[in-house]
Amino acid sequence: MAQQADDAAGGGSHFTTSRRGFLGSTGLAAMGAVVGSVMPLSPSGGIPAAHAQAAAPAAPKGPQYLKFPGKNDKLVVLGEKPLVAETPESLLDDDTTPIEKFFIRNNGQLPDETKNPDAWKITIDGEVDKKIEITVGELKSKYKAVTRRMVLECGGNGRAAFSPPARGNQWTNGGAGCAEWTGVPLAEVLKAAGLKKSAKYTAHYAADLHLSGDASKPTISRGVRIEKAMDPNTMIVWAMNGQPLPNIHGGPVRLIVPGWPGSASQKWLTKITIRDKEHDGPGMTEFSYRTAIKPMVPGDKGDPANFRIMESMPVRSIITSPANGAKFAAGTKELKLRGASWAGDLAVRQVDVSTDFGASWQRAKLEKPKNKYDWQRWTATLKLPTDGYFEIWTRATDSKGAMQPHLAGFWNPQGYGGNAMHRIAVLVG
Ligand SMILES: Nc1nc2c(c(=O)[nH]1)N[C@H]1C(S)=C(S)[C@@H](COP(=O)(O)O)O[C@H]1N2
Ligand SMILES: [Mo]
Repeated sequence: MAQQADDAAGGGSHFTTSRRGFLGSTGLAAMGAVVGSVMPLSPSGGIPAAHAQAAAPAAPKGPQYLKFPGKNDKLVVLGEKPLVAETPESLLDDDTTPIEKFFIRNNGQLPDETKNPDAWKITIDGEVDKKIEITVGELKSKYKAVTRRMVLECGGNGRAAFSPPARGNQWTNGGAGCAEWTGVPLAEVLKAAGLKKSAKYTAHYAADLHLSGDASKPTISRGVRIEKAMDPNTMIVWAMNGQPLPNIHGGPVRLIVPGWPGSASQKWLTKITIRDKEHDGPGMTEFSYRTAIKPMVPGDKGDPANFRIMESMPVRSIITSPANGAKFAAGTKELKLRGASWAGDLAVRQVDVSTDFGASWQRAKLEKPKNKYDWQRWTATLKLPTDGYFEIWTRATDSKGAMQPHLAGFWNPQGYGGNAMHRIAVLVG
């Protein structure tokens, strides 16, 4: 335990000394072909203003690009303290999201990188027959490692489309990525500890330091229903895309709770306490990761009693190529599109694209996922009738028939569940 406490204690200074460097150039020259401001999407005329991603609060300054070791310099900084950065949709064009392009979401201060990953200890206690303390080294040697490609998505993904604006990081669609995670199913370890009949919920703890620097407060401590914890896809992982899990993504060890808000996927995992009721740590109560039971008036204060925990994330599709604002030669008659789609605990049944503001739709070719919780890549070839300005819209439908709406609906104070159709603007000629 001492080793972890040291790691956490060192975190503050590390973060403070280097945080000045997180922001890259914000100059216009650095914007290159990125385009919101160059070619704005139709703001009105029947198109909900909430749709206009170019009008997100950060837009007037232009995007602020991340400068962080090992990270792509086109990631967009949404917050510096804590450090939060999203991946523009066009950077999610790989089947497996490379680590350098993977979004970053912290709630507190980064712990220093541990020098001895295999000695890192995880405790399982609470409503179990036998408390377990296991090191990462023992996890690797005692259990059979599995690798699965799965989407990790922030619970607030899509929040920027809410109107009026909702509280929190203004994610467009880039609070998501799909990586190969290697580790062991959490269920294996919980079985070894033996769940008591009273086991209802998990509570996750970690080594990152609270933003205030107060070591007695957990930064964020969420949990899930025991059924989700026992799902074989919920994993304790130590590798990402075949590499040791980087510190910025929770290395040496984290949880991956696929399909549910990313906040349940505790980074720098130190302890899981099994509880006999819904967990109430930071990030579990009031409006955090909760949506309204009875729909509320947009912008109202909201009554916490009318809110429930969000579990499966909603269906979403994005266009990953071309990029928003792409320009094509005059006379271009055909456009090849690529994209991704995913749907929380469900599969994606269908993806459609439109070039006429949704008046007509064309079915995209949808790939199968590698395994459950993988995203589904899709392609489409569009015919363009003339030169000119076009918007391309995409919408996905999940396996239960729910389709992405035109706008982020069911407003809630912290902006969860926003899964408006994605759209890009292109110019031909
Ligand atoms: N210990 C710890 N775990 C955490 C967080 C955090 O701040 N501290 N943030 C959570 C949130 S809100 C998200 S969306 C994911 C982001 O993971 P990433 O930074 O690897 O993309 O980590 C989750 N796990
Ligand atoms: Mo998140």
